Amino acid sequence: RVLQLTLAVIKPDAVAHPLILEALHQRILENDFLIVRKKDLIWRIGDSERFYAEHEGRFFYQRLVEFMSSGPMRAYILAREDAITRWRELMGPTKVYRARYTSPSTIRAQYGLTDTRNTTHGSDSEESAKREIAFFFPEFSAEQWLEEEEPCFRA
Ligand code: YYY
Ligand code: MG
Repeated sequence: RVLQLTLAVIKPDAVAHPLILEALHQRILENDFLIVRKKDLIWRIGDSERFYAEHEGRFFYQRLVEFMSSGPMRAYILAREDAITRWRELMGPTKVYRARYTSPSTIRAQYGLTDTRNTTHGSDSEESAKREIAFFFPEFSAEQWLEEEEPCFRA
């Protein structure tokens, strides 16, 4: 495969600010990602809890799930070569103050507010991309898209 799919989410802190939302959308396009699907949505608390179940019991779990259902967010299925790694690189480190110190040109360094309000989510492996794409876009078939659409974007 030439293209890999990943799930990217603009979290409520960044969606709340129209200029930041627009800047992040541009950032996606500038970095040669193809926008395969895009959806604006609001989570109920139960959605946050299910999505972040792997972090249940961690000290930040409660504030994380509350924040993620505190307002609108935007989810994308993105396609690119090495999409998973490239989007994670663009986002930068999870912790905003570490990001500012070690990688000042990343999204989290530039727009993040706190370790929880850190602007964006990105899948961290092929397995999580598959699971997370299905979570946000249950009607989407990656197999079908790669079969039918992906060839259209080859050089
Ligand atoms: O994958 P990534 O988002 O970079 O970080 P994870 O370690 O998977 O944590 C998920 C999510 O949890 C993070 O984006 C914010 C929140 N969080 C937090 O609120 N406080 C922390 N100290 C660590 C993570
Ligand atoms: Mg993670």
